[in-house]
Amino acid sequence: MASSAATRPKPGDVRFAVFSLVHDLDTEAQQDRLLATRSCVARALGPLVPFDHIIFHDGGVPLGRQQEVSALVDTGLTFVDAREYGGFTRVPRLLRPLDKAAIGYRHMCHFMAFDWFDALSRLGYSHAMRVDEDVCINRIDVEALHRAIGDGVVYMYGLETTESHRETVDTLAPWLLTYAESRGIEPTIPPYPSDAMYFSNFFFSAVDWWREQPEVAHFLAAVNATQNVYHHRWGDAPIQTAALRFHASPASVRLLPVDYTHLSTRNEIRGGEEVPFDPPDPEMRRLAQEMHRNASACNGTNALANCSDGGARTHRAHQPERAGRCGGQHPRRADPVPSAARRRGGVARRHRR
Ligand SMILES: Nc1nc2c(ncn2[C@@H]2O[C@H](COP(=O)(O)OP(=O)(O)O)[C@@H](O)[C@H]2O)c(=O)[nH]1
Ligand SMILES: [Mg+2]
Repeated sequence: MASSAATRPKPGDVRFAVFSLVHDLDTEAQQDRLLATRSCVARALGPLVPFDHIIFHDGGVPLGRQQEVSALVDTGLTFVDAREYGGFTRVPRLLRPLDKAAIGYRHMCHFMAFDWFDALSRLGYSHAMRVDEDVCINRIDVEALHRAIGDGVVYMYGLETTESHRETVDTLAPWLLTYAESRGIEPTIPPYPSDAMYFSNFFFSAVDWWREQPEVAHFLAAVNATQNVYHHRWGDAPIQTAALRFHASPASVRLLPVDYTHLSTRNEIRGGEEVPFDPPDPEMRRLAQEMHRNASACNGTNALANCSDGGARTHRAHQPERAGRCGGQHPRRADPVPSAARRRGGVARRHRR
């Protein structure tokens, strides 16, 4: 069932994108975060790993803002409207009312489960690394990355964690069992179902595995058809994990030695383990404090209610609060140059690739 050979690039075939999805970049905090985390990835990968920064958005980033922000990064950023690739468009008839932020979160999960690989493949990329706009890579084993590409690896993750979104645990596992039974699937990476999942705010993957393996495409289409990303808020991480555990060969899924900071749920990942949150990068520390303050400031508002529903809280350890949802409540900035970039004289530019 599994095939890693099919995804092995021919020499010279590798086109590598580091991608992220952003809100409207309307606020200083959002822009600072994106610039700082793009700096982290460029610094960590270094000059010997050529890649393009692809920034998906939902139509909310006007061209002028794209140009302003892109100009602050040495290599530039390529903004891509996710709606052109099936993202952020259709909301099914909902079983219960959801507010805008909760729907936005589900659109994000939908895009990151079903659409990202098609978009990147059509844009001409063979390999991609998802690095969310709130993820700072502090260290990455570039040699392991090179080896993986050479070996035709399908997927590399930074952390295996635990799904703790109750509704997903209760509804996805039975669905997966029924699906596997109806298709006669023996998971290639057992045990499955299980509430262990790859933490998908960071991963590296061969793009075409997701669209060209018929069994994978069938599985993703079947999950999508349930519309349970919207009804039950099934996240992209457990869906992606299930696809891999059902259909990827064990040798083609590897841990990538990487240390990173994830802001929205305050996670510190070191070499495949989660450790107490303590960002080594000073700019990440500042942004984390700002998000923390902001979350406290909007405590009790709708924004915080969205946090528990929109609910990125899909895993257990080290996440005392949900800070990210209130980010959109920063006042609109008048000065187009993000403060962090001003302070650092254009931090992104310093880390030339
Ligand atoms: N355009 C858009 N992007 C979103 C939305 N919700 C989340 N994202 C993006 O999806 C990624 C994950 O979102 P985040 O809030 O960090 O979720 P968490 O990591 O699960 O806590 C980030 O890169 C966000 O910018 C949304 O409603 N609209
Ligand atoms: Mg996040």
